[in-house]
Amino acid sequence: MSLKQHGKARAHTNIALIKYWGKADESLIIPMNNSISVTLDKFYTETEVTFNPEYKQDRLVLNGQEVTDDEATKIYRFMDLVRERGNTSMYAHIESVNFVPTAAGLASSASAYAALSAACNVALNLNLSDTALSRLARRGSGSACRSIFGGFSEWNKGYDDETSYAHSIDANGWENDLSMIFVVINNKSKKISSRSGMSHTRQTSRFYQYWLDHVDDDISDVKDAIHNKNFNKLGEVIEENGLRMHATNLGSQPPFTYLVPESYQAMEIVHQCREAGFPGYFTMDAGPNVKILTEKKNQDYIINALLKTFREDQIIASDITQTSIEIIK
Ligand code: 2P0
Repeated sequence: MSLKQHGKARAHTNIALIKYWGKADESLIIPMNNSISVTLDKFYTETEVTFNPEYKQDRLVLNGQEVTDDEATKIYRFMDLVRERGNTSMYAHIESVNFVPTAAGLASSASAYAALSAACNVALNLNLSDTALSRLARRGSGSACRSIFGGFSEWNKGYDDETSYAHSIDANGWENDLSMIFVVINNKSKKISSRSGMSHTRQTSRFYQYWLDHVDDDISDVKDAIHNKNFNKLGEVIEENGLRMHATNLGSQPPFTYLVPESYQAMEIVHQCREAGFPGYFTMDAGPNVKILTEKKNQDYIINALLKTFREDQIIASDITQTSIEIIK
């Protein structure tokens, strides 16, 4: 009889519409504020995990290549947490594949930790509910707790490990009318991870309190807009929230920014499309890429407008998926 235990799962990545930016507890990954995201159809991770009493250490293979860097160390620390939950000392071999179309740089820790958590849930028969799974994924990477759910997802900040997790927001099928366009901007400048960026900002930004003072209103405005299927209202709030997050970075000491001239070019095109009666609204994360939320009926117009400035391989459109985490047999 084999003592190996095995599980495989798929999780889609998510993009925050109301941003998670700053932690109240860095070790448990408890955020300073609630956040809301959409889960994307086109970008996902499939992860297979095998626990075996004969393994001498954890091992990570990503897209067919063995990984031994800091990212792997972070994952092995997460696996210690999983072993604690599963009451086992077995090491694991993890094989993960990121499904990200053509352009590089869009792989996400959100889909990675969501898929890994779900695969471990199966392998070790942890019987975790979606809420418990969301809490576990959060310990790997905060945004991962939102990737347990499809559609619109809200991460309730909570105040401790038990109370900090995501849930899905019922949008009554509105997701089917929406899509997100990615403008992939290659940037040579040195990358500041979201983890260190948000920590530096939380500790030093002159604008951080302002961010906290407004985010709850944004959350409730977004929920109202989803409830009423009011696209323009949703867009106005998310665009402002995203820019406010980037403003906190500029208020840090020393200041920094993730945005580059091409990011502003893409934002300007979005504005022009709006003026022409084809509304889309942008949001940016811990990098220069611009993501545009739009209604599907206006997607082609916006893509064509972007193609006057950007190459075809820099533009990727994705539907919003309503599919939650999936177990693969
Ligand atoms: C988010 N971003 O809500 C925010 C908004 C970017 C901007 O990348 O430290 O990888 O692992 O909890 O979840 C969130 O960064 O950070 C993030 P950790 P995470 O998606």
